[in-house]
Amino acid sequence: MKAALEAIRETAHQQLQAARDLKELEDLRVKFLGKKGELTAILKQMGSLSPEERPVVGQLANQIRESLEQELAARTQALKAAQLEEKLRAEAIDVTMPGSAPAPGHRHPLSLVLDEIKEIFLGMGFDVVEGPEVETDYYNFEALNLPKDHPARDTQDTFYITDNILLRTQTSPMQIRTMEQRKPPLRIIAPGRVYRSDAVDATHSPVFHQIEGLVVDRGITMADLKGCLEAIVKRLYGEEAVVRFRPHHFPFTEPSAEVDIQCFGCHGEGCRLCKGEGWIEILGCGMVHPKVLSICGIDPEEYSGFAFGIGLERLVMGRYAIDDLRLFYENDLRFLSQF
Ligand code: 2U9
Repeated sequence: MKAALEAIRETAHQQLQAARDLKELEDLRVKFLGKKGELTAILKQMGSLSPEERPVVGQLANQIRESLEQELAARTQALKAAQLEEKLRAEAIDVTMPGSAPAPGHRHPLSLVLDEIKEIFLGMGFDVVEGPEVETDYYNFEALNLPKDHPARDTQDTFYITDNILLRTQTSPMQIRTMEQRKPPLRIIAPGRVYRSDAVDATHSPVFHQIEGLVVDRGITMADLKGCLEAIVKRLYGEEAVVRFRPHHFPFTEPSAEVDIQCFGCHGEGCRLCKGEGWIEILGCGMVHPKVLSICGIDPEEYSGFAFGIGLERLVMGRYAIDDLRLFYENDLRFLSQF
């Protein structure tokens, strides 16, 4: 029996040392030390021993059990440590590796120029107002002296959502809303996206951007309009810019004008850039129609005002010599990364 116990000690020791993972160790524990294990099987036969032999064999069996348990614990620890070591090695991060630099973004040219324009107006005491792109017929047309069936409505092909709800064709609704809410003196610009049912080509898009402005106070005259707009054009195009005001007609302003800048390509001689005109149209303006003031609850006998509208895309195209408006909306990085 002693020999059998020694044999178990030896095989168990060899197999414990050879075990490669925790599962194998557990299997060995069951095989040698478990309830139905080899050591237990031997102990069960102790009854057949003489009373003198029993304590000697019993002691040996306990010794073997204890030493196997210790060896098992030591092997378990060693294997766990090896496993952790392997895991750490596999997951190691080399902090000295160069990182992948994210490509820096670029401001969109429309945003760049719009921000510059906002700064100019803020410096002149204007507020920036913004509002909904989905508007009512009232704010987009009626209140701007464009009653239903007015022929000028046809010049702005409108996206209607219902009979009375539409995508704004101009940012003017924001000037109406501001006049309803605030008392003069008023100095505001209303920049934003507008919509017209136009086919897309190099100079037209159903979505584009306007910057409209409005000044209302006592004693505002055409001279204020000219002085203010001339100052702004010179800030945008340079002090040497030559500007002319040309009579025009808008339903919401009276009198109305369009502002041209002398072509920088030919200084008024006529070239390809200005299509032989010598001048390039840059904005529309006029004295706010007395009817529009009245509709907004401002007495036209006491107050007067001027308003203007600038198409942002056209202005940016002139600034950077961009010849196709579609480039603004295609998100082509080869285009955008130039700004
Ligand atoms: C109120 C009263 C008057 C805004 C104005 C223009 C002239 C104009 C165009 C510029 C290029 C539209 O984007 S564009 O095609 N706009 O010529 N806009 S006066 O007049 C107003 C606005 C609001 C209450």
